[in-house]
Amino acid sequence: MTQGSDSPAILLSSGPWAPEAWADAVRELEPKRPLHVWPDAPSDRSGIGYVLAWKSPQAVFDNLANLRLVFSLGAGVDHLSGLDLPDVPVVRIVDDDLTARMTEWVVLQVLMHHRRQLVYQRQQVARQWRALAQPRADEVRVGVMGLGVLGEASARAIAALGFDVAGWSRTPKDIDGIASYAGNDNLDAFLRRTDILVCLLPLTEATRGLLARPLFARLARDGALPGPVLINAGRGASQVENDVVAALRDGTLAGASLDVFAEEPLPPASPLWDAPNLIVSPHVSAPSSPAALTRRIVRQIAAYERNGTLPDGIVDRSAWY
Ligand code: NDP
Ligand code: OXD
Repeated sequence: MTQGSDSPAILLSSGPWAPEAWADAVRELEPKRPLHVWPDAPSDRSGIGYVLAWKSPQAVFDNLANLRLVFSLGAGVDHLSGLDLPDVPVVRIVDDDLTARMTEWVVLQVLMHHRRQLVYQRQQVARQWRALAQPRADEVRVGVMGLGVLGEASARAIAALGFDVAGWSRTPKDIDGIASYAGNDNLDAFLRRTDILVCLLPLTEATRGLLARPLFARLARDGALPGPVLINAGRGASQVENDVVAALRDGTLAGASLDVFAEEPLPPASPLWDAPNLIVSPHVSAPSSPAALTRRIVRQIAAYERNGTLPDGIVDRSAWY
């Protein structure tokens, strides 16, 4: 895989993430390929063939006459969608490591709410010994919004535990044991049969602000749990945070787990910190691992240079996910 110093260079721009681990991983795998770490880019950028980016400024993508591929360092590409990018394929992360991490987090959150763990934690603090009614998994309906790479894996894992699982996506799916609802015309039917709503949607103009009070009000209220639950690990801007707080306070939502927020880090003054029955995690459901993901990217570059093979995870630049 090792290339010569005249190979197209990599420009790494990891935004708020520390670049060292990414740069070290690239150097270890490709010691001879030139690597520039933003903002240390050369004034003549004609040697740059690949950009590896996360939440980066427009300037990273300017004057790249010989750019071949742009790699997002995460699965989401909303951080790129507003930029003026050269007309080259944009590749997002599709990787077993990331998928396994997300699946773990989603299963954990579904079970936390299903098994009433927040109540038991409160009881433990109060030294109370009180068993709550516990429905079977197959009496609880989980609805997964976004049945892509992460949504499908999570839906399958939840279904394997016995839950009654459906998914909602733009286009219909045929996944064994998982009912498929597609498009806005079927959103209402999907919500009405959902007790625990899991959101693994990308952030696009269609999904911005979707998780709001009118949608929460359409969730099932005749289920085996005390009320509907929201779990979101997609993007924070898909949720209206004041609506989540109000819905948790007035019982429209019985519980929630959020891993993503409109503003990250979640500001200390956010009312979400004090909202009842809410589990907050700091955008850690599926962190990008520099070692695992760089190995994948370097392999993809090698295949592209060998015979023009395009990587998995090419982004549809009209839909931006
Ligand atoms: P995919 O592109 O594989 O899947 C996206 C899914 O969302 C698809 O099923 C797609 O439908 C569906 N979708 C998109 N727009 C709409 C819409 N308007 N209405 C209904 N369905 C829609 O993405 P991934 O599964 O790989 O990742 C999903 C998101 O998870 C990422 O974009 C990112 O925001 C987030 N993420 C969060 C992480 C974290 O640590 N919290 C880590 C990694 C990712 P269709 O299949 O029909 O196209
Ligand atoms: C991602 C993320 O999109 O970490 O991969 O949020």
